[in-house]
Amino acid sequence: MEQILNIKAREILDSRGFPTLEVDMQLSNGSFGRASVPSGKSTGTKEAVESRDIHVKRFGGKGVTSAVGNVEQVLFPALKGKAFATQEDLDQSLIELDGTPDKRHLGANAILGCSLAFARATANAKKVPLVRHLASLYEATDLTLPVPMMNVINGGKHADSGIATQEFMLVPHGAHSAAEAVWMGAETYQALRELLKTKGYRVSVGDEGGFAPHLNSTEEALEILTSAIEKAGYVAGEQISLGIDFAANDFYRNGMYWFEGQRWTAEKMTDYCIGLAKKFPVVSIEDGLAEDDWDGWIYHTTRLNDAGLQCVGDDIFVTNARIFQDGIDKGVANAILIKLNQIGTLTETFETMRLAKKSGYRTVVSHRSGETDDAFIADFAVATGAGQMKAGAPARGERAAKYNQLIRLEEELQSVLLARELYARH
Ligand code: 2PG
Ligand code: MG
Repeated sequence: MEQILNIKAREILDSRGFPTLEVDMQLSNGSFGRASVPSGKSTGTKEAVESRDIHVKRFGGKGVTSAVGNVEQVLFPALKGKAFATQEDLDQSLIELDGTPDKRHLGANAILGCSLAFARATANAKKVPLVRHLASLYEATDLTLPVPMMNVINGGKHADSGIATQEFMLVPHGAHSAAEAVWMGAETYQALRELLKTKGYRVSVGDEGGFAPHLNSTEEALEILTSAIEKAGYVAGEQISLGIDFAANDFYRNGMYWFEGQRWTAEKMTDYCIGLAKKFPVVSIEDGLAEDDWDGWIYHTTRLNDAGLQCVGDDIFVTNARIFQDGIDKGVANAILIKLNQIGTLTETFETMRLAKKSGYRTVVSHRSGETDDAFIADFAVATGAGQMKAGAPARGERAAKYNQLIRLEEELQSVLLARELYARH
């Protein structure tokens, strides 16, 4: 059992040009682990709380020197010289040192940075690849390569495109390998660029690397995407389908959905979602309703289930096993988005994954809109057999880093297959 010898933290840039936290950890045998922490923009209100320099002018209060201080001056002195037999033991200590239910005392970024750096350092100490180490921690029986969900048109809070819908994703489930899925998505992304240009739209991009054209509506985006799939030489709905993240929190006010000039109830919003899936090859709908609208969600889930659609809960569950259990009991959603920094430790994220598996929910491992080049989620998605991973467009360094890691893992693991059977009915 190795002791913790040193922990160092620093501010690094995230993909939006804001500071974020990176943590280095060294164990007594010299093994080293480094991890950085992403950051969301359209966040759920019950997410674990990041430590940011909110009272400081620099970066408009977005600096993370407070988190750096918490790692180096609070967590390190408490962990120094200690040997943790398991990841769970380390994570439990981090949780106790923080002492709040949402990690607001030391910051979920400070805690997650240490949690993930420890996982990498331990993998190195054992001389096994990260993916194998994570699989053994998770006690995984079925490693799979996730079907990528690639966000190629950005709206909502992630772009100034004026589109209320936040994400339009390509789901290349007809691929026979992860690498093929990545190439199918990337070819379609390039076809989409040409198509948008031909139609006179701008091809500048949003936070997640997807295009941010000033389209008139969600329907128009889906129409263009369907054409782009065909232009790239694929059969829409058979080889590549579409996923949507409405991030509906953003347009929910006073119990109503203020969407594209309309003022809708949860029922009307649900009708609209079902209508889109009838007209376009849409297979997955995330956050079609807001996190506070639980009654709406129960209705929404029943309707999406009947329509054979994947119904993903993100802001409503925030990767929190306790909230998720409540959702399972009430029949909310049939899939969950998994973001490590929404809950703040690796162990708690595993717990939420296990709960999803046990309860028959599908899982989508996800990046954040503010990312780094750390590709931890790719190893995590493979190790847990998540089935799906969304990491933005197949472009921009921080997004490509995750898809490229899938390509490498596929090569290294050889007999592990793409989880395409998830979409077998299409
Ligand atoms: C989402 C995420 C990631 P953010 O809503 O699913 O795409 O966005 O990181 O801004 O919360
Ligand atoms: Mg979301």
